[in-house]
Amino acid sequence: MTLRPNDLNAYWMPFTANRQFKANPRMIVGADGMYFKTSDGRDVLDGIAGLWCCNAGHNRPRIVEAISKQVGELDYAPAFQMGHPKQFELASRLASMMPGDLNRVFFTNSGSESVETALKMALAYHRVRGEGHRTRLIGREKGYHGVNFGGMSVGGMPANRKMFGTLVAGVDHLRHTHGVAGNLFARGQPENGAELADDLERLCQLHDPSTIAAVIVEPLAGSAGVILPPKGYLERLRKICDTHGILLIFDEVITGFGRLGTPFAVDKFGVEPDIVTTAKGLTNGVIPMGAVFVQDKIYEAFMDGPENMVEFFHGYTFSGNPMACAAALGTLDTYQEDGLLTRATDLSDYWEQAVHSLRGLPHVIDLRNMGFIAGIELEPYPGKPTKRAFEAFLKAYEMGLLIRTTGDTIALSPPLIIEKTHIDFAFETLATIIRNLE
Ligand code: PXG
Repeated sequence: MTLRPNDLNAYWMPFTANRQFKANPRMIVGADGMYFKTSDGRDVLDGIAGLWCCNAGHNRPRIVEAISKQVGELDYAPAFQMGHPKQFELASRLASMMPGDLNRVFFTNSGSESVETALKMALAYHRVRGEGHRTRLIGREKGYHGVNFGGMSVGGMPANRKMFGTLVAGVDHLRHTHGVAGNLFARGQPENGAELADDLERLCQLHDPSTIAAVIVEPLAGSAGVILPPKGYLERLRKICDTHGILLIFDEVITGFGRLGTPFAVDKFGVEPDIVTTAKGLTNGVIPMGAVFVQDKIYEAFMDGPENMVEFFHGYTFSGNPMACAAALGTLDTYQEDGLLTRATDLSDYWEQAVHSLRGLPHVIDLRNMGFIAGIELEPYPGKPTKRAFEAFLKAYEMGLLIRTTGDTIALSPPLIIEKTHIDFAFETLATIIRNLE
């Protein structure tokens, strides 16, 4: 193979239609504030914070400075049996941001790894307490918990699962909460469907609660197309878990760090799970990093055996990596100085009005919103699911707006620095596009 710098063949792109992309590539070469710069010299409004991760927008000075300084000071430190100060500083700072007993923090490098870590913690926690019979993991239909084996197994997106064999054994799923009668065009949390949480009771009866280790859900499901929890649903899940000694895990990989107008979904919904998984916005997407928060009781349960023994046989070469810690600290400074973690609450009325201004346009069959998230569900093109939304994606990119689509739902999740003028541009552009869709 001859090497050419602009050869697109070698790179196998993730979650991408490779042949379609390579026939007509969309290349990003720069980013600043709310905008990406494309290789053909255009500014494109970032309507999705990269991939739900650049919550403070792009090229933020505090983060750039923190990373630049760190690389010359300490580029890497061994993650096992050694430490460096920023890991401890970051963990303490994160713990202080999280309500309740969620005071212990384990570092990973992605949302997928945070999920694997949380599931392993749940299994091991029961075992160290003498309840090793709790081996079952429960996810939810339409859930997305990354692409590694545990997360894929508790996840509920058929296309992400079907190619990969039998997955992890002993997993079951709650029913999803999408499309509940009476919830169409709800503004914020929908009224109907809290009783879907009782599906956990059904699984408890089927398997016996003593076999179940943990339930994992996204408080608000992003990837499956912005599915909000019905009022009372998460509270009910918490109650059932408590009744049966089951751990509740919230996957906050996209809801964490201000997406819903509060620091975490835990704050927004007032329900405290036993474990919270995060990533993405932790470092503003600049350097890969994830963090798993656990209640004190979980950490303490492990601190029981001989003191010279490793308590939890898990971790990554890059857990608490100095560069990632520096990026995260610079990110938290930025969030704090600019008041970003509650900004979606300040602008929530404006955002909600803008989302629901699309009601009545052709093909729009539902609109969903919370914080700085919008789900715009389009009626699928007859016989060709996903076609209509993907056309909208291509058209939007052409018109200077980056959106995401999943199935026939358009998702928006902009950087939290978004201004009203950007919101106006985004929804006016979308309205024009939707009016002209086939
Ligand atoms: N959990 C949740 C809830 C997620 O949304 C992951 C885990 C996995 O994170 P990593 O860092 O391993 O990718 C995610 C990731 C989209 C989209 O547009 C969503 C994600 C990633 C890429 C695109 O819906 N979520």
